[in-house]
Amino acid sequence: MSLSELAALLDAELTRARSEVDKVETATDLDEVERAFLGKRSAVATVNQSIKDLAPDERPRAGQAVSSYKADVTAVVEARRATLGDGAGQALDRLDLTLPGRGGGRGHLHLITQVQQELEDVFLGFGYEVAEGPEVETDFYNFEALNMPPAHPARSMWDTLYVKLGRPEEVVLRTHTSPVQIRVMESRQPPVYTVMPGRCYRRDTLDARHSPVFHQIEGLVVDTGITFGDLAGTIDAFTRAYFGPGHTSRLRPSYFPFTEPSAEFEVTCFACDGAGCSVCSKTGWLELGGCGMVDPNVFRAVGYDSETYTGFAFGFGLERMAMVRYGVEHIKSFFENDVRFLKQF
Ligand code: FA5
Repeated sequence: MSLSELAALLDAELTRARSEVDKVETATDLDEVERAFLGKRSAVATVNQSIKDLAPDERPRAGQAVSSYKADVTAVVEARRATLGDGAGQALDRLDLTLPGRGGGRGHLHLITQVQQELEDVFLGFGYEVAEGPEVETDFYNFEALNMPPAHPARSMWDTLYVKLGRPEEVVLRTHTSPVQIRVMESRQPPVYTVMPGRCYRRDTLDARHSPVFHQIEGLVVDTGITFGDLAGTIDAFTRAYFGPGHTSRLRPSYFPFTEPSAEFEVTCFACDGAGCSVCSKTGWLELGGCGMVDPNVFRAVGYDSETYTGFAFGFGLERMAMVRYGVEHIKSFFENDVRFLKQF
Protein backbone atom coordinates (compact mmCIF):
# COMPACT_ATOMS: atom_id res chain seq x y z
CA MET A 1 0.00 0.00 0.00
CA SER A 2 1.41 3.36 -1.06
CA LEU A 3 1.30 6.47 1.14
CA SER A 4 -1.49 8.04 -0.96
CA GLU A 5 -3.55 4.81 -0.90
CA LEU A 6 -3.07 4.65 2.85
CA ALA A 7 -4.24 8.26 3.28
CA ALA A 8 -7.29 7.67 1.04
CA LEU A 9 -8.25 4.54 2.97
CA LEU A 10 -8.11 6.39 6.29
CA ASP A 11 -10.21 9.24 4.87
CA ALA A 12 -12.86 6.79 3.68
CA GLU A 13 -12.81 5.02 7.05
CA LEU A 14 -13.29 8.31 8.91
CA THR A 15 -16.32 9.17 6.75
CA ARG A 16 -17.79 5.71 7.36
CA ALA A 17 -17.11 5.97 11.08
CA ARG A 18 -18.96 9.33 11.26
CA SER A 19 -22.02 7.86 9.56
CA GLU A 20 -22.03 4.70 11.74
CA VAL A 21 -21.64 6.72 14.93
CA ASP A 22 -24.57 8.91 13.92
CA LYS A 23 -26.81 5.87 13.64
CA VAL A 24 -26.13 4.32 17.08
CA GLU A 25 -28.80 4.61 19.79
CA THR A 26 -27.23 2.88 22.78
CA ALA A 27 -23.90 2.98 24.60
CA THR A 28 -23.37 -0.71 23.85
CA ASP A 29 -23.76 -0.16 20.10
CA LEU A 30 -21.39 2.80 20.31
CA ASP A 31 -18.75 0.60 21.99
CA GLU A 32 -19.12 -1.83 19.12
CA VAL A 33 -18.66 0.87 16.46
CA GLU A 34 -15.61 2.18 18.32
CA ARG A 35 -14.08 -1.28 18.27
CA ALA A 36 -14.86 -1.68 14.55
CA PHE A 37 -12.98 1.54 13.63
CA LEU A 38 -10.17 1.57 16.19
CA GLY A 39 -9.82 -2.00 17.47
CA LYS A 40 -7.37 -4.78 16.66
CA ARG A 41 -9.36 -5.91 13.62
CA SER A 42 -10.06 -2.45 12.20
CA ALA A 43 -8.69 -1.05 8.91
CA VAL A 44 -6.40 1.31 10.80
CA ALA A 45 -4.76 -1.67 12.53
CA THR A 46 -3.95 -3.16 9.11
CA VAL A 47 -2.67 0.22 7.93
CA ASN A 48 -0.44 0.43 10.98
CA GLN A 49 1.06 -2.96 10.11
CA SER A 50 1.90 -1.80 6.55
CA ILE A 51 3.80 1.36 7.54
CA LYS A 52 7.00 -0.64 7.87
CA ASP A 53 6.77 -1.52 4.15
CA LEU A 54 6.88 2.16 3.09
CA ALA A 55 10.06 4.00 2.17
CA PRO A 56 11.76 5.27 5.32
CA ASP A 57 11.15 8.95 4.46
CA GLU A 58 7.39 8.26 4.00
CA ARG A 59 6.91 6.49 7.32
CA PRO A 60 6.63 9.63 9.55
CA ARG A 61 3.84 11.09 7.40
CA ALA A 62 2.02 7.74 7.40
CA GLY A 63 2.36 7.67 11.21
CA GLN A 64 0.89 11.18 11.44
CA ALA A 65 -2.03 10.19 9.20
CA VAL A 66 -2.80 7.20 11.48
CA SER A 67 -2.60 9.37 14.63
CA SER A 68 -4.84 12.04 13.20
CA TYR A 69 -7.38 9.38 12.04
CA LYS A 70 -7.44 7.87 15.53
CA ALA A 71 -7.89 11.27 17.17
CA ASP A 72 -10.76 12.18 14.78
CA VAL A 73 -12.62 8.89 15.27
CA THR A 74 -12.16 9.12 19.06
CA ALA A 75 -13.53 12.68 19.08
CA VAL A 76 -16.60 11.64 17.05
CA VAL A 77 -17.25 8.65 19.34
CA GLU A 78 -16.82 10.69 22.55
CA ALA A 79 -19.15 13.44 21.29
CA ARG A 80 -21.85 10.83 20.61
CA ARG A 81 -21.21 9.15 23.97
CA ALA A 82 -21.86 12.47 25.74
CA THR A 83 -25.25 12.81 24.04
CA LEU A 84 -26.15 9.24 25.04
CA GLY A 85 -25.43 9.90 28.76
CA ASP A 86 -22.98 8.09 31.01
CA GLY A 87 -24.60 4.70 30.65
CA ALA A 88 -26.24 4.72 34.07
CA GLY A 89 -29.49 5.82 32.50
CA GLN A 90 -29.20 2.96 30.07
CA ALA A 91 -28.67 0.45 32.85
CA LEU A 92 -31.67 1.89 34.69
CA ASP A 93 -33.79 1.55 31.55
CA ARG A 94 -32.91 -2.11 31.49
CA LEU A 95 -33.77 -2.68 35.18
CA ASP A 96 -36.70 -5.08 35.30
CA LEU A 97 -38.72 -4.18 38.37
CA THR A 98 -40.98 -7.16 37.87
CA LEU A 99 -38.15 -9.64 38.62
CA PRO A 100 -38.39 -11.44 42.01
CA GLY A 101 -35.90 -10.05 44.59
CA ARG A 102 -32.69 -11.83 45.54
CA GLY A 103 -32.92 -13.95 48.74
CA GLY A 104 -32.75 -11.53 51.70
CA GLY A 105 -31.28 -14.05 54.17
CA ARG A 106 -34.17 -13.81 56.62
CA GLY A 107 -33.20 -14.24 60.26
CA HIS A 108 -35.06 -16.12 62.96
CA LEU A 109 -35.99 -15.66 66.58
CA HIS A 110 -33.13 -15.48 69.10
CA LEU A 111 -32.57 -18.71 71.00
CA ILE A 112 -33.74 -17.16 74.29
CA THR A 113 -37.00 -16.02 72.63
CA GLN A 114 -37.46 -19.53 71.26
CA VAL A 115 -36.86 -21.02 74.72
CA GLN A 116 -39.30 -18.54 76.27
CA GLN A 117 -42.01 -19.35 73.72
CA GLU A 118 -41.50 -23.08 74.11
CA LEU A 119 -41.75 -22.82 77.90
CA GLU A 120 -44.90 -20.73 77.56
CA ASP A 121 -46.31 -23.49 75.34
CA VAL A 122 -45.46 -26.17 77.93
CA PHE A 123 -47.33 -24.23 80.62
CA LEU A 124 -50.20 -23.27 78.32
CA GLY A 125 -50.53 -27.03 77.83
CA PHE A 126 -50.82 -27.37 81.64
CA GLY A 127 -53.69 -24.84 81.56
CA TYR A 128 -51.73 -21.75 82.66
CA GLU A 129 -52.08 -18.19 81.36
CA VAL A 130 -49.17 -15.91 80.36
CA ALA A 131 -48.72 -12.43 81.91
CA GLU A 132 -46.06 -9.73 81.69
CA GLY A 133 -44.96 -6.83 83.88
CA PRO A 134 -42.63 -3.80 83.68
CA GLU A 135 -38.83 -4.17 83.73
CA VAL A 136 -38.49 -0.92 85.71
CA GLU A 137 -40.21 -1.54 89.02
CA THR A 138 -40.83 0.19 92.30
CA ASP A 139 -39.24 -1.03 95.49
CA PHE A 140 -42.76 -1.99 96.66
CA TYR A 141 -43.29 -4.61 93.93
CA ASN A 142 -39.69 -5.85 93.70
CA PHE A 143 -39.16 -6.22 97.48
CA GLU A 144 -41.73 -4.91 99.93
CA ALA A 145 -44.86 -6.75 98.78
CA LEU A 146 -42.68 -9.88 98.54
CA ASN A 147 -42.24 -9.85 102.31
CA MET A 148 -39.04 -7.77 102.33
CA PRO A 149 -39.70 -4.49 104.15
CA PRO A 150 -37.07 -1.71 103.87
CA ALA A 151 -33.71 -2.72 105.36
CA HIS A 152 -34.74 -6.41 105.46
CA PRO A 153 -31.47 -8.41 105.29
CA ALA A 154 -32.86 -10.72 102.58
CA ARG A 155 -32.68 -7.83 100.09
CA SER A 156 -28.93 -8.40 99.96
CA MET A 157 -29.64 -11.69 98.14
CA TRP A 158 -30.10 -9.53 95.02
CA ASP A 159 -27.46 -7.09 93.77
CA THR A 160 -29.85 -4.37 92.71
CA LEU A 161 -29.51 -1.60 90.09
CA TYR A 162 -31.41 1.54 91.14
CA VAL A 163 -32.84 4.14 88.75
CA LYS A 164 -32.62 7.88 89.50
CA LEU A 165 -36.38 8.37 89.82
CA GLY A 166 -38.60 9.16 92.80
CA ARG A 167 -37.12 8.90 96.28
CA PRO A 168 -33.61 7.44 96.64
CA GLU A 169 -33.74 3.66 96.03
CA GLU A 170 -37.45 3.78 95.23
CA VAL A 171 -37.21 2.67 91.58
CA VAL A 172 -35.22 -0.39 90.49
CA LEU A 173 -34.48 -2.43 87.41
CA ARG A 174 -36.34 -5.55 88.53
CA THR A 175 -34.02 -8.18 89.94
CA HIS A 176 -36.46 -11.02 89.26
CA THR A 177 -39.87 -11.67 87.70
CA SER A 178 -41.48 -12.18 91.13
CA PRO A 179 -42.96 -8.62 91.21
CA VAL A 180 -45.25 -9.72 88.37
CA GLN A 181 -46.80 -12.21 90.85
CA ILE A 182 -47.93 -9.24 92.92
CA ARG A 183 -49.31 -7.38 89.90
CA VAL A 184 -51.24 -10.48 88.75
CA MET A 185 -52.71 -11.09 92.25
CA GLU A 186 -53.67 -7.41 92.63
CA SER A 187 -55.59 -7.59 89.37
CA ARG A 188 -57.76 -10.63 90.13
CA GLN A 189 -59.05 -13.15 92.64
CA PRO A 190 -57.99 -16.85 92.72
CA PRO A 191 -57.78 -19.29 91.10
CA VAL A 192 -54.49 -18.19 89.54
CA TYR A 193 -52.45 -20.41 87.19
CA THR A 194 -50.04 -18.04 85.45
CA VAL A 195 -46.48 -17.91 84.05
CA MET A 196 -44.65 -14.60 83.71
CA PRO A 197 -41.56 -14.45 81.47
CA GLY A 198 -39.26 -11.44 81.16
CA ARG A 199 -35.91 -9.71 81.39
CA CYS A 200 -34.22 -9.09 84.75
CA TYR A 201 -31.20 -7.07 85.86
CA ARG A 202 -28.63 -7.52 88.60
CA ARG A 203 -25.30 -5.98 89.44
CA ASP A 204 -23.73 -9.41 88.88
CA THR A 205 -20.22 -9.86 87.48
CA LEU A 206 -20.15 -11.77 84.21
CA ASP A 207 -19.07 -15.41 84.54
CA ALA A 208 -20.03 -18.65 82.76
CA ARG A 209 -23.50 -18.69 84.40
CA HIS A 210 -24.16 -15.06 85.41
CA SER A 211 -24.88 -11.98 83.34
CA PRO A 212 -26.05 -8.54 84.53
CA VAL A 213 -29.00 -8.92 82.13
CA PHE A 214 -30.81 -12.24 81.93
CA HIS A 215 -34.30 -13.72 81.62
CA GLN A 216 -36.55 -15.59 84.00
CA ILE A 217 -39.91 -17.27 83.81
CA GLU A 218 -42.01 -16.98 86.93
CA GLY A 219 -44.85 -19.33 87.79
CA LEU A 220 -47.68 -18.74 90.24
CA VAL A 221 -50.51 -21.02 91.29
CA VAL A 222 -53.09 -19.95 93.90
CA ASP A 223 -56.15 -22.05 94.61
CA THR A 224 -57.80 -23.95 97.41
CA GLY A 225 -55.94 -27.03 98.67
CA ILE A 226 -52.64 -26.47 96.82
CA THR A 227 -49.76 -28.36 98.52
CA PHE A 228 -45.98 -28.74 98.22
CA GLY A 229 -46.75 -32.05 96.46
CA ASP A 230 -48.44 -30.07 93.68
CA LEU A 231 -45.33 -27.90 93.37
CA ALA A 232 -42.97 -30.90 93.21
CA GLY A 233 -45.27 -32.68 90.72
CA THR A 234 -45.47 -29.60 88.51
CA ILE A 235 -41.69 -29.18 88.46
CA ASP A 236 -41.24 -32.84 87.65
CA ALA A 237 -43.82 -32.73 84.84
CA PHE A 238 -42.21 -29.59 83.48
CA THR A 239 -38.68 -31.11 83.57
CA ARG A 240 -39.81 -34.13 81.60
CA ALA A 241 -41.82 -32.05 79.12
CA TYR A 242 -38.98 -29.62 78.46
CA PHE A 243 -35.69 -31.50 78.89
CA GLY A 244 -36.85 -35.00 78.00
CA PRO A 245 -36.56 -38.25 79.95
CA GLY A 246 -32.70 -38.24 79.98
CA HIS A 247 -32.51 -35.46 82.59
CA THR A 248 -32.99 -35.78 86.31
CA SER A 249 -33.80 -32.92 88.64
CA ARG A 250 -33.87 -32.34 92.37
CA LEU A 251 -35.31 -29.87 94.84
CA ARG A 252 -32.81 -28.71 97.46
CA PRO A 253 -34.05 -26.91 100.61
CA SER A 254 -33.43 -23.18 100.35
CA TYR A 255 -34.70 -19.82 101.51
CA PHE A 256 -36.71 -17.07 99.84
CA PRO A 257 -38.54 -14.40 101.89
CA PHE A 258 -41.72 -14.77 99.83
CA THR A 259 -42.05 -18.57 100.01
CA GLU A 260 -42.16 -20.96 102.95
CA PRO A 261 -40.93 -23.67 102.65
CA SER A 262 -38.55 -22.83 99.80
CA ALA A 263 -36.34 -24.89 97.50
CA GLU A 264 -33.81 -24.62 94.70
CA PHE A 265 -34.60 -26.53 91.51
CA GLU A 266 -31.52 -28.16 89.97
CA VAL A 267 -30.83 -30.46 87.00
CA THR A 268 -27.80 -32.62 86.22
CA CYS A 269 -24.98 -30.62 84.60
CA PHE A 270 -24.98 -31.04 80.82
CA ALA A 271 -21.22 -30.52 80.56
CA CYS A 272 -20.10 -33.31 82.91
CA ASP A 273 -23.25 -35.45 83.35
CA GLY A 274 -23.07 -34.92 87.09
CA ALA A 275 -19.36 -35.67 87.62
CA GLY A 276 -18.49 -32.05 88.57
CA CYS A 277 -16.79 -29.48 86.33
CA SER A 278 -16.16 -25.74 85.99
CA VAL A 279 -19.60 -25.10 84.45
CA CYS A 280 -21.39 -26.44 87.55
CA SER A 281 -18.75 -25.29 90.10
CA LYS A 282 -17.82 -28.97 90.63
CA THR A 283 -21.24 -29.82 92.15
CA GLY A 284 -22.58 -31.92 89.25
CA TRP A 285 -25.83 -29.92 89.40
CA LEU A 286 -26.94 -26.72 87.70
CA GLU A 287 -29.33 -24.48 89.58
CA LEU A 288 -32.18 -23.40 87.31
CA GLY A 289 -34.31 -21.50 89.78
CA GLY A 290 -36.06 -21.16 93.09
CA CYS A 291 -39.53 -22.18 94.22
CA GLY A 292 -41.72 -22.67 97.26
CA MET A 293 -45.15 -22.25 98.86
CA VAL A 294 -46.36 -18.64 98.77
CA ASP A 295 -45.79 -17.00 102.17
CA PRO A 296 -49.09 -15.89 103.83
CA ASN A 297 -47.57 -12.38 104.23
CA VAL A 298 -47.52 -12.07 100.42
CA PHE A 299 -51.22 -13.01 100.28
CA ARG A 300 -51.92 -10.35 102.92
CA ALA A 301 -50.04 -7.70 100.86
CA VAL A 302 -52.40 -8.28 97.92
CA GLY A 303 -55.58 -8.77 99.95
CA TYR A 304 -55.98 -12.55 99.43
CA ASP A 305 -57.45 -14.60 102.27
CA SER A 306 -54.51 -16.72 103.41
CA GLU A 307 -56.81 -19.01 105.41
CA THR A 308 -58.78 -19.98 102.30
CA TYR A 309 -56.05 -20.09 99.68
CA THR A 310 -52.64 -21.69 99.38
CA GLY A 311 -50.30 -21.58 96.45
CA PHE A 312 -46.83 -22.12 95.07
CA ALA A 313 -44.45 -20.03 92.99
CA PHE A 314 -41.25 -20.62 91.04
CA GLY A 315 -38.74 -18.55 89.07
CA PHE A 316 -36.31 -20.13 86.58
CA GLY A 317 -33.48 -18.61 84.54
CA LEU A 318 -34.05 -18.96 80.79
CA GLU A 319 -30.35 -18.71 79.86
CA ARG A 320 -29.60 -21.58 82.26
CA MET A 321 -32.38 -23.64 80.67
CA ALA A 322 -30.96 -22.97 77.20
CA MET A 323 -27.43 -23.83 78.42
CA VAL A 324 -28.61 -27.18 79.76
CA ARG A 325 -30.72 -28.05 76.78
CA TYR A 326 -28.34 -26.95 74.02
CA GLY A 327 -24.98 -27.47 75.77
CA VAL A 328 -23.97 -23.78 75.69
CA GLU A 329 -20.95 -23.36 77.95
CA HIS A 330 -20.85 -19.57 78.51
CA ILE A 331 -23.83 -17.27 79.06
CA LYS A 332 -22.14 -14.46 77.12
CA SER A 333 -22.82 -16.38 73.88
CA PHE A 334 -26.47 -15.28 74.15
CA PHE A 335 -25.59 -11.58 74.22
CA GLU A 336 -22.60 -11.29 71.88
CA ASN A 337 -24.80 -11.52 68.77
CA ASP A 338 -22.26 -13.57 66.86
CA VAL A 339 -24.23 -14.84 63.87
CA ARG A 340 -22.12 -18.03 63.75
CA PHE A 341 -23.57 -18.90 67.18
CA LEU A 342 -27.10 -17.61 66.62
CA LYS A 343 -27.72 -19.34 63.31
CA GLN A 344 -27.13 -22.79 64.84
CA PHE A 345 -30.49 -22.66 66.61
C1 FA5 B 1 -35.11 -15.58 92.34
O1 FA5 B 1 -34.88 -14.69 91.52
C2 FA5 B 1 -36.50 -15.81 92.87
N1 FA5 B 1 -37.34 -14.72 92.49
C3 FA5 B 1 -37.01 -17.15 92.35
C4 FA5 B 1 -38.27 -17.58 93.02
C5 FA5 B 1 -39.49 -17.29 92.46
C6 FA5 B 1 -38.20 -18.27 94.23
C7 FA5 B 1 -40.67 -17.70 93.07
C8 FA5 B 1 -39.38 -18.67 94.87
C9 FA5 B 1 -40.60 -18.38 94.27
P1 FA5 B 1 -32.70 -16.51 92.30
O2 FA5 B 1 -32.02 -15.28 92.67
O3 FA5 B 1 -32.14 -17.77 92.84
O4 FA5 B 1 -34.21 -16.49 92.72
O5 FA5 B 1 -32.75 -16.62 90.73
C10 FA5 B 1 -33.49 -17.61 90.07
C11 FA5 B 1 -32.75 -18.08 88.82
O6 FA5 B 1 -32.51 -16.99 87.96
C12 FA5 B 1 -31.37 -18.66 89.10
O7 FA5 B 1 -31.48 -19.99 89.52
C13 FA5 B 1 -30.75 -18.56 87.73
O8 FA5 B 1 -31.24 -19.59 86.90
C14 FA5 B 1 -31.32 -17.26 87.25
N2 FA5 B 1 -30.35 -16.18 87.51
C15 FA5 B 1 -30.21 -15.44 88.62
N3 FA5 B 1 -29.23 -14.52 88.48
C16 FA5 B 1 -28.75 -14.69 87.23
C17 FA5 B 1 -27.74 -14.04 86.46
N4 FA5 B 1 -27.04 -13.02 86.92
N5 FA5 B 1 -27.51 -14.48 85.21
C18 FA5 B 1 -28.23 -15.50 84.69
N6 FA5 B 1 -29.21 -16.14 85.34
C19 FA5 B 1 -29.47 -15.74 86.61
